Amino acid sequence: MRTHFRTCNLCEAMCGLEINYQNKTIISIKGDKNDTLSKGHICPKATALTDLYTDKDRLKTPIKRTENGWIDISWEAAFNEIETELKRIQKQYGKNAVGSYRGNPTVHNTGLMLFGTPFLQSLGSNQSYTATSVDQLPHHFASFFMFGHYLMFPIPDIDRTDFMLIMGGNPAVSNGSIMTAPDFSNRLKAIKNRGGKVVVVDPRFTETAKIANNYYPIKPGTDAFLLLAMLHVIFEEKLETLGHLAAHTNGLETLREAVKNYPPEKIAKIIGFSSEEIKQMARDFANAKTAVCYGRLGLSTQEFGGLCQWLVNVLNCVTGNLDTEGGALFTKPIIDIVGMSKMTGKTGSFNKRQSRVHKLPEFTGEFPVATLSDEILTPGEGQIKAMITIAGNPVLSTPNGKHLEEAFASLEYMVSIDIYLNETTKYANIILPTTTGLETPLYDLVFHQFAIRNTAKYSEALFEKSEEQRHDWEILKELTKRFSGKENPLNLEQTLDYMLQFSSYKDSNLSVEELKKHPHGLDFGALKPQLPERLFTADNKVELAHPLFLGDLERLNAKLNESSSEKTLEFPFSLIGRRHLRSNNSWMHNSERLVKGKERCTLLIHPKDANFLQIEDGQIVKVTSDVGQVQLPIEITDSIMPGVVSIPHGWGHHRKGTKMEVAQQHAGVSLNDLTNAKNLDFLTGNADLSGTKVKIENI
Ligand SMILES: Nc1nc2c(c(=O)[nH]1)N[C@H]1C(S)=C(S)[C@@H](COP(=O)(O)OP(=O)(O)OC[C@H]3O[C@@H](n4cnc5c(=O)[nH]c(N)nc54)[C@H](O)[C@@H]3O)O[C@H]1N2
Ligand SMILES: Nc1nc2c(c(=O)[nH]1)N[C@H]1C(S)=C(S)[C@@H](COP(=O)(O)OP(=O)(O)OC[C@H]3O[C@@H](n4cnc5c(=O)[nH]c(N)nc54)[C@H](O)[C@@H]3O)O[C@H]1N2
Ligand code: SF4
Ligand SMILES: [Mo]
Repeated sequence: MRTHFRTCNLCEAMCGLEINYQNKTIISIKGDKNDTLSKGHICPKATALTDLYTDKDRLKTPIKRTENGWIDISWEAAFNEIETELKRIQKQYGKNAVGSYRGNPTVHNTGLMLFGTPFLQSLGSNQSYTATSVDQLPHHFASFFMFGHYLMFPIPDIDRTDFMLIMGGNPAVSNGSIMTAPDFSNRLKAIKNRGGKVVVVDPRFTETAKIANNYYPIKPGTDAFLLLAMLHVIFEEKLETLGHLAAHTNGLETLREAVKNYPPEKIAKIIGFSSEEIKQMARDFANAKTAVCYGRLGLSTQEFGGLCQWLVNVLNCVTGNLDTEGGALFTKPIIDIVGMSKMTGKTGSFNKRQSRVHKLPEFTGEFPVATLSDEILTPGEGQIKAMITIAGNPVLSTPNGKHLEEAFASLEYMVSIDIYLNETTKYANIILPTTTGLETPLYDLVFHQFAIRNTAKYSEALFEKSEEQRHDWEILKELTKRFSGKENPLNLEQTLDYMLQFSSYKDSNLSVEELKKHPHGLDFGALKPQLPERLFTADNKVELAHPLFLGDLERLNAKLNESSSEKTLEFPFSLIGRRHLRSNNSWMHNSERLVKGKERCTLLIHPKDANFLQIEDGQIVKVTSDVGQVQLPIEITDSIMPGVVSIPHGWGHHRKGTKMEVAQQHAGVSLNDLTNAKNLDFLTGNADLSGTKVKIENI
C-alpha cells in the first residue's frame, strides 16, 4: 500500500487529502493532518473522488453525435472536424459567431486556468460567457471600482476576528467561498470560544445559523437596505473610523450624505426585522474590537448584488476593519495574479462594449450569461451560431435553462470539453473528454489568492492517465495551435515554473520541483495589511462612493414605496436555492455514495404556509413561475421564513439523452427551470436568482 498527498479540487476549501492506494485501487481517502491549511479536515465529497475516477459513465475518448446515436471517434478526427466546422462558421458569419461558456470547475483546474484564455484569444470572438455572472460578478464589480482590480477581494480574517457578520452565505455546508478556510464551522466556533460573536442574516435558519450566536431572517433581495441602514446608524452615532486608511480613501462625505435616506425605522418593515435590531447590529459591529462582514452568494445573486457587495466593503472600511488584522485583508500568494497586474496592466474592464440583443455591459471580457440564449436565438448580424462549453452545465446552472436548451438545439455546431454526457453536453456535436481529479496535477491558482493564510501547494497527479485520455490543458493547447497557427512550447509544469519566477517570495527559490518536496504545502503566514501599496485605483485610494453605486441607489429606492403588485398576488412566494454537503453544483450526482439516502431535492416550506395551502409533508406540489413549472415533494420546516420557499439547484437529471445512470435515478427538478433570465442585477449584469416569485399548488 502506498500513500499520496494532494489537495481536493472539488470546492474552494483546498483540503489536504491523505490517500492510501494499491496499484490503481483507492483504499482510503482521509484528511491530511499535516496539511498546512486544513489540518486534517475533509467533508464527505472528498471520498467521492474515487467514484469520479472509477465511474463507468465517465467519457474517455471523443464522441460524436450522429443520426444513429453517439459514436467513438479518434482525437485526430475530432480535432480536424472541430477546426473545419468552427473555421467555416467564423468565415461565413464572422468571428463572434462562435460563443463560449466556461463553468465552475475551470477555477479548480490548473490546466483550464492556464490554457483556457490563450485558446479563447485564438478564437478571437467577443462572445464569451462564464459561470461568474450566475455567481460572484458583483464581488468583482465592487473590487474593480473600489480597489481598482477585479480580483482584489478582501478576505475575512476569520481566525483573529471578534465579530463575524455572515450575510447570504452558508459556509457550514459550502465550506466557504471567496474565502478559502477549510473547516469553516470550527473556525466559527472558535470565534465564539474566544468570546467573540457570529451573526447570520439569511432567509433560512441554515446550518451556519445553528452555529451562530444570533440569527436574523431577512426577506430575500433586501440586504442592500439593511446595510444602508446599518451605515446610517454608524454615521449618525459617530461610530465611524477609517483607522490607518484615513488618508487613503475618497468619498466618505458623499457616503455619509447618501445613507441619510435609510433610517432603520424606514427600513425595518422592508427587510423583516425591527429597527432596534438593526441599530443593535450596527452598534455591535462598530464597537467590536475587530469585526468583519462577509456577504456571499445570497447577496451576490440578487437584484441588488452590486450594491450589496459594495456596501459590505464599505461597512468593513468605515468601521476601521478593512486591511486590518481581525477584519478583511488582502492576500499575497506566491503566484500572485493580482500582483502581476502591476506588470501586465490587466486589472479588469467594464462596459467596453454591450451585448448585441439586450445591450448589457461587458465585464472583464465577458457578457452576462443570462443573455446567452437570446444571443443564440435572435437572428441578425453577430448572432451566435456555434458554441464551445468547457467544464460547464449551463442548462442546469443558468436562469431559464429550458430556453437555453432550445437555443443549444438550434445551433449549427457545438463542442463540449467535459467529463460527462450530461444535460448540456448532449447538445454538442462532439464531446472532448478530459482527465479530472486524481488524474491531474493541481496548483490552485485561484484559491491561494483567496485563502485566509498565504500558503502554497502543488499536488502531483496520483494516477497516470490512460493512453486514450487527454488532459484539459492538452486539448486546449492543441485547439489553440489550430486556431492561432502557433505552437505553445510550454507544458503545464513549465508554465507554472515560469510564473513562479515572478513570485514576490523570491528568497524561497520556488519552483515546481521544490513544491513537490512539500506535499503538505508551505505556509508563508497570516495575511498582513497591504494598503495603500496594493491598490490599483488611479489615485491610489479606496473609492467609497463611486458614482455607479450611488446612481444605482435610485433603482433600489423604487422598492421603498412598492406596494403589493399584481405579480405578488399571482405568485405570492419567494423562491431561493440551497446547497447540500454531499452535493456539488450539478455534476456530482452520479456518485451513489453522495446521493443515497433521503430525497434531497425537496421544496422547503414553512408550516404556516403549508397549513394555509393544506398540503402535507412529502406531498408532491406544482411550483410555477412566470417562465416554467416543476413538480416536487415538499418538506415542511420552520427553518425557512414564512412566504419563502427553497429548492436546491443543480438537479433535474430526468432529461433524456444523458449518460449518468445514478443521477438519472435521483433526478430531482431544476431550480433554473423556474428562474427568469430577464431578472438581473442591472448594475453588474449578474443573474438575480434569489427571490424568484412563484405560486404553489396542491395537485
Ligand atoms: N438557481 C441557482 N443557480 C445557480 C446557483 C444557485 O445557487 N442557484 N449557483 C451558481 C454557481 S455559484 C455556480 S458556480 C454555477 C455553476 O455552473 P456550471 O459551472 O455551469 O455548472 P457545474 O454544475 O459546476 O458543472 C460543471 C461541469 O464541468 C464538468 N467537469 C467537472 N470536472 C471537470 C474537469 O476537470 N474538466 C472538464 N473539462 N469538465 C469538468 C462537469 O461534468 C459539469 O458538466 O451554478 C450557478 N447556478
Ligand atoms: N457542498 C457544496 N459545497 C459547495 C457547492 C455545492 O454545490 N455544494 N458549491 C460551491 C460554489 S460554486 C459556491 S459559489 C459556493 C457558495 O457558497 P455560499 O455562498 O455559502 O452559498 P450557499 O450555500 O448557496 O448559501 C447562500 C445562502 O444565501 C441565502 N440567501 C438566499 N437569498 C438571500 C438573500 O436575498 N439575502 C440573504 N441574506 N441571504 C440569502 C441562502 O438561504 C443560503 O443560505 O459553495 C461552494 N461549495
Ligand atoms: S470541503 Fe471541499 S475541498 Fe474539503 S474535502 Fe470537502 S469538497 Fe474537498
Ligand atoms: Mo459558484
